[in-house]
Parts: sequence; C-alpha cells; structure tokens
Amino acid sequence: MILNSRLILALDVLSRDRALHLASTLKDRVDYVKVGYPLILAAGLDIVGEIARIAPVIADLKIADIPNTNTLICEQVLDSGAAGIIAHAFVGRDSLSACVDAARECGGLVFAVTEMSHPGAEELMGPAAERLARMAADCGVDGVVAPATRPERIRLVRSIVGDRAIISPGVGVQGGSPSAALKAGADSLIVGRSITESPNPAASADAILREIR
Ligand code: BMP
Repeated sequence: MILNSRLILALDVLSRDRALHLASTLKDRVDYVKVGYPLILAAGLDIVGEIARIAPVIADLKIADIPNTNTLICEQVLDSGAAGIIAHAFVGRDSLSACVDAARECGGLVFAVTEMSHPGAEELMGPAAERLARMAADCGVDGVVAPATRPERIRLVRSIVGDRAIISPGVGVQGGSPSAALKAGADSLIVGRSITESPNPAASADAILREIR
C-alpha cells in the first residue's frame, strides 16, 4: 500500500465532472481515491478507470455476498482499474477469502471492514470486531477499515492485525480527530466531506495534512 500523505480521499460526489475535477485537484495530496456506490451508481463503473488514470483507486463496494458472487464483483472492479477493494469481514472466512484470491489474481489490495465508524456499528459490529479483525488477518487481507471515531478501537485492532494497514474513516464531519486516529495506530485517514464539500477542497486537504504532519 502507498503511504505518503496518509490521506485517502472519499469521493462521494454524484457528478462525473466534479469527481474528475476533484481527483485532478487533489491527486498530489492523497495516496488513493476511494470510490463507492454513490459515484459508481451515478456515473457508471467506467468512472473507476477514469479516476484510476489520475490517482490509484480503492473501490469501496463493501462486498458482502457468497464467495462466488464476491469473486465476480471483485473481478469486475479490479478489471475496471481499481488498485484495491473493500469487503465486509462479517460475511465469513470463505467469502472474504474469495475476495483475497480474486485480488491476488489481479495484483490488487484487499481491505476488510471490521467495525464501522457510525454510532449504529456499536450494536452488532462492535462486539464482533476483534473476531472479525483476527479472521481478516488470517485470510491474508492487506489491511482493515477501523473507526477514527473510536481511536481506542483502532488501538485494539492494531494489536490484532500486526503490521497490516489500518485505514480509518470518520474524521471531520463524523467527529473523529485526524491526529488521534493516527496516534492510536491508523496508517491512513479516509476523508470525504470535510474536503469535497469545502469551498476550497485543496486548502481543506492541506489543513488536514498540516495537522497530521
Ligand atoms: P466522510 O469523511 O464524508 O464522513 O466520509 C467517510 C467515507 O468513509 C464515506 O465514503 C463512508 O462511506 C466511508 N466509511 C465510513 O464513513 N465509515 C466506515 O466505517 C466505513 C466507511 O467506508
């Protein structure tokens, strides 16, 4: 995984032109651009390849299906130019392993979600997060997604996944602190609206970069 700026841009915008403009403006400030359902549904899967020509893309489809379907989904997004994919761990070892196998075939990265950043994740995912992190590490993922809104959970996940990457959403609009998340053990921050909805996205990205340096 590339770890230069330690920033991943969450590009949850609905216009192809806006997405390409933001990716071009911010490409030197971020290591990856994370593209998910909002943009892919609005602009089509080709947007992955278009953005991948500007910056490496992590396709965040939070893949969560049976192994065969997971394999088919992974192949589609990796063939379209994504450098990495995000899958859910809760679906089980066989489903997650299917994503890892598909990614290895294409030379892509796999990140598994162990616990999400929103309050509702504390209901079911929180209590299972340690087991999910252990299982994700056993499956050979490149990294996990852990919540910047709960730095103590990042610390716990770090103790389980060793030197695998931890990428953390939830800073800014969701209330998490960039420096606290990194201090707790995150390798990289996933940031969306604090940058994309700013009147000056480049300046907002620079402010976060200054805070974490
Ligand atoms: P924002 O900085 O605008 O809150 O965006 C965070 C991004 O990270 C969104 O794309 C969201 O879907 C994603 N995300 C998250 O917020 N929490 C998680 O636990 C997992 C995510 O992928």
